[in-house]
Amino acid sequence: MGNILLAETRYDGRHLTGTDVERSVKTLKDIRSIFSDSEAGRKLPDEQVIYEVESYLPVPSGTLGGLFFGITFIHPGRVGDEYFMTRGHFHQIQDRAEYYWCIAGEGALLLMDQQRNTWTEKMYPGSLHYIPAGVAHRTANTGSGVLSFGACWPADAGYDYERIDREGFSKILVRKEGIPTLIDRPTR
Ligand code: S6P
Ligand code: ZN
Repeated sequence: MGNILLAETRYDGRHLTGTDVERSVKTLKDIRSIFSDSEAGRKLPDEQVIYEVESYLPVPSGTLGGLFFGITFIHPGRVGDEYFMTRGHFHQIQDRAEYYWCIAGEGALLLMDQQRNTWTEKMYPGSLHYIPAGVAHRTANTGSGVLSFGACWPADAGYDYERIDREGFSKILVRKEGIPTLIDRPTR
Protein backbone atom coordinates (compact mmCIF):
# COMPACT_ATOMS: atom_id res chain seq x y z
CA MET A 1 0.00 0.00 0.00
CA GLY A 2 3.03 2.28 -0.40
CA ASN A 3 2.94 5.08 2.15
CA ILE A 4 -0.79 4.94 2.83
CA LEU A 5 -1.33 4.41 6.56
CA LEU A 6 -3.87 1.94 7.94
CA ALA A 7 -6.29 3.42 10.45
CA GLU A 8 -5.82 1.90 13.91
CA THR A 9 -9.47 2.26 14.85
CA ARG A 10 -12.20 0.48 12.91
CA TYR A 11 -15.94 0.57 12.73
CA ASP A 12 -17.34 -2.57 11.07
CA GLY A 13 -20.94 -1.39 10.97
CA ARG A 14 -21.67 -2.84 14.42
CA HIS A 15 -18.69 -2.35 16.74
CA LEU A 16 -15.70 -0.11 17.22
CA THR A 17 -12.38 -1.90 17.57
CA GLY A 18 -8.80 -0.81 18.13
CA THR A 19 -6.50 -0.04 21.01
CA ASP A 20 -7.86 3.49 21.45
CA VAL A 21 -11.48 2.42 21.91
CA GLU A 22 -12.87 2.99 25.41
CA ARG A 23 -15.70 0.87 26.78
CA SER A 24 -18.14 1.67 29.55
CA VAL A 25 -20.99 -0.30 31.07
CA LYS A 26 -23.96 1.04 33.03
CA THR A 27 -25.71 -1.42 35.30
CA LEU A 28 -28.97 -0.79 37.12
CA LYS A 29 -27.18 0.07 40.37
CA ASP A 30 -25.42 2.98 38.61
CA ILE A 31 -28.64 4.58 37.34
CA ARG A 32 -31.54 3.19 39.39
CA SER A 33 -32.77 6.67 40.33
CA ILE A 34 -33.48 7.70 36.72
CA PHE A 35 -36.43 5.30 36.54
CA SER A 36 -39.77 6.48 37.87
CA ASP A 37 -41.01 3.25 39.44
CA SER A 38 -38.55 2.83 42.30
CA GLU A 39 -40.36 -0.21 43.71
CA ALA A 40 -40.04 -2.05 40.36
CA GLY A 41 -36.38 -0.95 40.21
CA ARG A 42 -35.63 -2.51 43.61
CA LYS A 43 -36.92 -5.88 42.37
CA LEU A 44 -34.36 -6.08 39.54
CA PRO A 45 -30.74 -7.18 40.14
CA ASP A 46 -28.05 -4.55 40.81
CA GLU A 47 -25.87 -6.04 38.06
CA GLN A 48 -28.53 -5.92 35.34
CA VAL A 49 -26.74 -4.33 32.39
CA ILE A 50 -28.79 -1.46 30.96
CA TYR A 51 -26.39 -0.05 28.36
CA GLU A 52 -22.83 -0.11 27.07
CA VAL A 53 -20.87 2.48 25.14
CA GLU A 54 -17.84 2.08 22.88
CA SER A 55 -16.16 5.39 22.19
CA TYR A 56 -13.29 6.76 20.19
CA LEU A 57 -11.99 9.99 21.69
CA PRO A 58 -8.98 10.86 19.50
CA VAL A 59 -8.31 14.25 21.10
CA PRO A 60 -8.41 15.41 24.75
CA SER A 61 -11.86 16.25 26.06
CA GLY A 62 -12.40 20.00 25.67
CA THR A 63 -10.48 20.34 22.38
CA LEU A 64 -12.05 23.13 20.35
CA GLY A 65 -12.84 21.84 16.85
CA GLY A 66 -12.32 18.15 17.76
CA LEU A 67 -14.91 15.42 17.26
CA PHE A 68 -15.82 12.33 19.30
CA PHE A 69 -17.47 9.17 17.99
CA GLY A 70 -19.37 6.49 19.93
CA ILE A 71 -21.68 3.51 19.64
CA THR A 72 -24.28 2.87 22.35
CA PHE A 73 -25.95 -0.52 22.94
CA ILE A 74 -29.09 -0.50 25.09
CA HIS A 75 -30.35 -3.87 26.26
CA PRO A 76 -34.05 -4.70 25.99
CA GLY A 77 -36.17 -4.54 29.13
CA ARG A 78 -38.24 -2.31 31.38
CA VAL A 79 -38.27 -1.05 34.94
CA GLY A 80 -41.99 -1.37 35.63
CA ASP A 81 -43.51 0.06 32.45
CA GLU A 82 -40.57 2.33 31.63
CA TYR A 83 -38.18 1.14 28.94
CA PHE A 84 -34.46 0.66 29.64
CA MET A 85 -32.80 3.95 28.69
CA THR A 86 -29.68 6.04 28.99
CA ARG A 87 -29.05 8.50 31.81
CA GLY A 88 -29.47 11.47 29.43
CA HIS A 89 -27.71 14.82 29.46
CA PHE A 90 -27.51 18.38 28.27
CA HIS A 91 -24.11 19.32 26.92
CA GLN A 92 -22.03 21.41 29.33
CA ILE A 93 -21.46 23.96 26.58
CA GLN A 94 -25.02 24.68 25.56
CA ASP A 95 -24.41 25.57 21.91
CA ARG A 96 -23.06 22.15 20.94
CA ALA A 97 -25.18 19.91 18.68
CA GLU A 98 -24.81 16.19 17.97
CA TYR A 99 -25.75 13.51 15.41
CA TYR A 100 -27.25 10.11 16.24
CA TRP A 101 -28.04 7.36 13.75
CA CYS A 102 -29.72 4.08 14.49
CA ILE A 103 -27.81 0.91 13.58
CA ALA A 104 -30.02 -1.91 14.90
CA GLY A 105 -33.17 -2.47 16.91
CA GLU A 106 -36.08 -0.22 17.76
CA GLY A 107 -36.16 2.73 20.06
CA ALA A 108 -36.94 6.32 20.74
CA LEU A 109 -34.84 9.42 21.14
CA LEU A 110 -36.25 11.67 23.87
CA LEU A 111 -35.41 15.33 23.42
CA MET A 112 -36.06 18.13 25.90
CA ASP A 113 -35.48 21.84 25.32
CA GLN A 114 -34.59 24.54 27.84
CA GLN A 115 -38.28 25.19 28.56
CA ARG A 116 -38.69 21.48 29.45
CA ASN A 117 -40.77 20.68 26.35
CA THR A 118 -40.14 16.99 25.65
CA TRP A 119 -40.72 15.14 22.40
CA THR A 120 -39.53 11.91 20.76
CA GLU A 121 -38.18 10.67 17.47
CA LYS A 122 -38.58 7.03 16.46
CA MET A 123 -35.28 5.16 16.01
CA TYR A 124 -35.04 2.31 13.48
CA PRO A 125 -32.12 1.00 11.42
CA GLY A 126 -31.03 3.87 9.19
CA SER A 127 -32.84 6.68 11.03
CA LEU A 128 -30.73 9.82 11.37
CA HIS A 129 -31.23 12.33 14.20
CA TYR A 130 -29.89 15.83 14.52
CA ILE A 131 -29.87 16.90 18.17
CA PRO A 132 -29.93 20.70 18.19
CA ALA A 133 -27.75 22.71 20.54
CA GLY A 134 -29.21 23.24 24.01
CA VAL A 135 -31.46 20.17 23.83
CA ALA A 136 -31.13 17.32 26.35
CA HIS A 137 -31.07 13.82 24.87
CA ARG A 138 -31.82 10.34 26.17
CA THR A 139 -32.50 7.10 24.27
CA ALA A 140 -34.82 4.23 25.17
CA ASN A 141 -35.01 0.70 23.80
CA THR A 142 -38.63 -0.08 22.89
CA GLY A 143 -37.90 -3.35 21.08
CA SER A 144 -37.11 -6.94 22.02
CA GLY A 145 -33.47 -6.97 20.84
CA VAL A 146 -30.50 -4.68 21.52
CA LEU A 147 -30.89 -1.09 20.29
CA SER A 148 -27.63 0.26 18.93
CA PHE A 149 -26.90 3.68 17.56
CA GLY A 150 -23.93 5.80 16.60
CA ALA A 151 -23.15 9.30 17.82
CA CYS A 152 -20.80 12.06 16.73
CA TRP A 153 -20.34 15.16 18.88
CA PRO A 154 -17.90 18.02 19.46
CA ALA A 155 -14.99 17.17 21.73
CA ASP A 156 -15.58 20.28 23.84
CA ALA A 157 -19.34 19.70 24.35
CA GLY A 158 -18.97 18.14 27.81
CA TYR A 159 -21.82 16.62 29.84
CA ASP A 160 -24.25 18.17 32.27
CA TYR A 161 -25.72 15.08 33.94
CA GLU A 162 -26.52 16.84 37.22
CA ARG A 163 -29.40 18.85 35.80
CA ILE A 164 -31.08 15.66 34.54
CA ASP A 165 -30.33 13.83 37.81
CA ARG A 166 -31.96 16.73 39.68
CA GLU A 167 -34.92 17.60 37.46
CA GLY A 168 -35.33 14.59 35.12
CA PHE A 169 -37.06 14.90 31.77
CA SER A 170 -40.58 16.32 31.97
CA LYS A 171 -41.96 13.17 30.29
CA ILE A 172 -41.18 9.46 30.43
CA LEU A 173 -41.59 6.71 27.85
CA VAL A 174 -43.69 3.78 29.01
CA ARG A 175 -45.31 0.72 27.51
CA LYS A 176 -49.08 1.26 27.53
CA GLU A 177 -51.30 -1.42 26.01
CA GLY A 178 -48.20 -2.72 24.23
CA ILE A 179 -47.33 0.65 22.64
CA PRO A 180 -44.49 3.06 23.53
CA THR A 181 -46.25 6.12 24.93
CA LEU A 182 -44.87 9.42 26.17
CA ILE A 183 -46.56 10.50 29.40
CA ASP A 184 -45.99 13.22 32.01
CA ARG A 185 -43.43 12.16 34.58
CA PRO A 186 -45.27 11.17 37.75
CA THR A 187 -44.41 13.42 40.71
CA ARG A 188 -42.43 11.48 43.32
C1 S6P B 1 -22.44 11.75 23.95
C2 S6P B 1 -23.55 10.95 23.30
C3 S6P B 1 -23.64 9.44 23.60
C4 S6P B 1 -24.04 9.14 25.07
C5 S6P B 1 -24.42 7.66 25.29
C6 S6P B 1 -24.79 7.35 26.72
O1 S6P B 1 -22.62 13.13 23.77
O2 S6P B 1 -24.79 11.60 23.54
O3 S6P B 1 -22.45 8.78 23.28
O4 S6P B 1 -23.01 9.52 25.95
O5 S6P B 1 -25.51 7.35 24.46
O6 S6P B 1 -25.74 8.23 27.24
P1 S6P B 1 -25.42 9.10 28.55
O7 S6P B 1 -26.59 10.01 28.71
O8 S6P B 1 -25.21 8.13 29.67
O9 S6P B 1 -24.14 9.85 28.25
ZN1 ZN C 1 -24.62 14.19 23.94
